[in-house]
Amino acid sequence: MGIPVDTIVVGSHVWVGDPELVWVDGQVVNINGEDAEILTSNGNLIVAKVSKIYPKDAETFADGGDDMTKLSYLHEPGVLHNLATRFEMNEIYTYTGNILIAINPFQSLPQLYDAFTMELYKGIPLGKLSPHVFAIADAAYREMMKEGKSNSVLVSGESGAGKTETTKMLMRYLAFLGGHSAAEGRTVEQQVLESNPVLEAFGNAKTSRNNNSSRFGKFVEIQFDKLGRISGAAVRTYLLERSRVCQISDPERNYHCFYLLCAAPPQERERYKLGNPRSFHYLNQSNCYELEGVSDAHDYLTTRRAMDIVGISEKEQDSVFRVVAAILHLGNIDFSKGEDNDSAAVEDELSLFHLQMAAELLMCDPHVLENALCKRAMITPEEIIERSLDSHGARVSRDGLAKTLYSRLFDWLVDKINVSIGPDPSSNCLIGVLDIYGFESFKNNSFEQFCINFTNEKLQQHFNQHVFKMEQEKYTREEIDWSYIDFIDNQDVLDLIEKKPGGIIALLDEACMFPKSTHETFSQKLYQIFKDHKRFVKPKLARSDFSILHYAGEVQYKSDLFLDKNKDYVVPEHQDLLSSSKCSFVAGLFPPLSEEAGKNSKFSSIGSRFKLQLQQLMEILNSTEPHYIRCVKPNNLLSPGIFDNTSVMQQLRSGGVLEAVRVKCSGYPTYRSFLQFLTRFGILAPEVLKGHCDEKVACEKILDKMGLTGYQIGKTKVFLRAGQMAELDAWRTEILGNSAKVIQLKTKTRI
Ligand code: AD9
Ligand code: MG
Repeated sequence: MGIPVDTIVVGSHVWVGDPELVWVDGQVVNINGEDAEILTSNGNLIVAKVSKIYPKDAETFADGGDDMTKLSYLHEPGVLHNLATRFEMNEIYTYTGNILIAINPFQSLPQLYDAFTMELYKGIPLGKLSPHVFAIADAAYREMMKEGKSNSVLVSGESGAGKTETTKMLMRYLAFLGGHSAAEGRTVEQQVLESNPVLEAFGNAKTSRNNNSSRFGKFVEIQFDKLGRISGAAVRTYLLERSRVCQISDPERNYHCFYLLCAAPPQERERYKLGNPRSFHYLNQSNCYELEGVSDAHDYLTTRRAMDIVGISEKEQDSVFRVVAAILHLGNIDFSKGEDNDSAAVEDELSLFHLQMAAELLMCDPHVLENALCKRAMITPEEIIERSLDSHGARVSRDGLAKTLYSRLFDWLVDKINVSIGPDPSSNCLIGVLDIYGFESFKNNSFEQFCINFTNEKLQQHFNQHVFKMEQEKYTREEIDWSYIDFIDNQDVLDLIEKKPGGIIALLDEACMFPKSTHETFSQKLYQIFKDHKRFVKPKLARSDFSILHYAGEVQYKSDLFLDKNKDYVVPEHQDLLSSSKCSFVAGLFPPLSEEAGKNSKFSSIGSRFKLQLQQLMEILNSTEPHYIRCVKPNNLLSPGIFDNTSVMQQLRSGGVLEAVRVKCSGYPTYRSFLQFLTRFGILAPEVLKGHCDEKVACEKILDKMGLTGYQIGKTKVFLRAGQMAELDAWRTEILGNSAKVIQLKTKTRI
């Protein structure tokens, strides 16, 4: 995005780096060799290297342009300023070409989404009205109907940026376009919409970054018939966070469903022997029980209703909540030292009560449950030996059982929704909506962040290729040469992670299968194999951490839990206990393992399964016409009206928005129609305007006069290389400045 130095002159409006605001605007008052003196808009006189400042568009779009690609200068400060200006006016949506940037308003804007607005956007081409999530959904729908091709909308952004809300808006608009008449009873689109509250009740939780954070990724395929009506749907989910079921920290909460059930009507609470959430270990590790503005009692009833609509029977709902309650009771079973030192025993009467309750709810024998928690069978070639776990081991076993139960329950819900809504085998068009976790980089990053960032690398590659293709198409339409564009390919990071054999996931699987491996031996192997890899770093002083240079920045991973977390393994005692439950629902969650599967059940890799899921997702996405929505969180306080430059900038970088800008800049970032160009730059060559040549030739003459090369003249537009707009503007400023000086001079003489 380099801007030639000589485009900055005295009088230029510029952006200059600022430690607090990231960028601040000002005007150049003096230039001294490499240094420019700038009077900033907040009244400071500062000196900066000319090469470090960027020209500011002082003229057009003072009120913010609704498409960034129409800005005269497409660079970081220009993009940031435009978003901030618009956000201040409650314009939360902005295009960058056909990518929609959505800034979370953190306040309800009902008019923005009402029936009238939906009607307004119906059938209107993208860009004709203000940027809006409905416009994207409408474009996807129209494209699908016109071309007979599936479309997809990829929504991304960091936690709390508004992905899920945006996804729901998209789905609501698609249901509006492809809905059936109200007389048709429980409709597919109603079921599709109501699947959201069900999945949210079981898959969302309050975290420190979002009160309703989705703890799973989701891809919803909405199918349409030939008439454009919704005829079926399928939901795929990715990597539910399992650890939350038994471990939370203040001020977070566990999954919503636990609190909803504790707030159920009294007779139901009685049935499940539930009471105050404060009395349950899985909930009281944090001090947060209630959410501001949310009534768990009300949401319990809403969830039940949504389950009705989605097609989950009364009896099934009862079983679902029975398992939820059983998990809470399981968590309250504590252990102390047993009779001999390294064995565990149920701690006291209270623990025993909860053990009995859990067994009753799961409809299994309490003694078998106790044994499944405290004992393990060791199979030797000669015999089977029963071994006792110590109290710590028994707690780990208990938590393992809770996590397995919960994740199977969640999978059941997803399957049930899919079966109930049902795919439409005769449909050949769909619109897929992806709501998936954005890039994550914390102080401590583990296997989850590794998988999440892997996903984002995959999506980034898809995104780059698409943006690149779109640029090419635009140039082809204008019949200009596009050999200038290049883009950074992240295939090398993807190879590092997923290549088989030899990538990190493959090496992790190997480590998991080899009994003597530890996270240290695993890390040593990585250090050794990838010591010369451009994207892999062994951090100084690290003994087992490793870093990956992702497209969005470097992330350091702690490998100590990688092996454990990669193993999806149900303890045979737990499997036997639950598959023999008298409740067919519970037993159904644990189908008996086939002989073959039984043999291979020692280890199933979460990483490899996830990789496969991603591969399938990419295959679907590649067969669709994609649309992108980048959600941005304006501040970390989750408050309306605050726009934190530093944080937004970081998100634009990691969301690939700036990468898209960069791809554009490597080609011809600025283009103007012939008329627009002449109106702005005619002043540089008034003699050309006076002549009688056509617009195209006039533009060419002006550009030649200014000595510019490398630009291209298309069929209807002038395409400029990065920096050329600034250069022309600098000339213009000088001419305007000179005429201003002349006027000043004349005025002075008169006095
Ligand atoms: V996470 O990765 O699942 O933790 P999301 O999904 O990106 O995250 P979410 O959609 O849940 O964020 O939005 C967070 C909160 O911001 C919502 O609960 C709303 O309170 C708020 N929000 C988001 N988008 C809008 C909007 N368009 N209008 C009003 C919004 N409020
Ligand atoms: Mg979400």
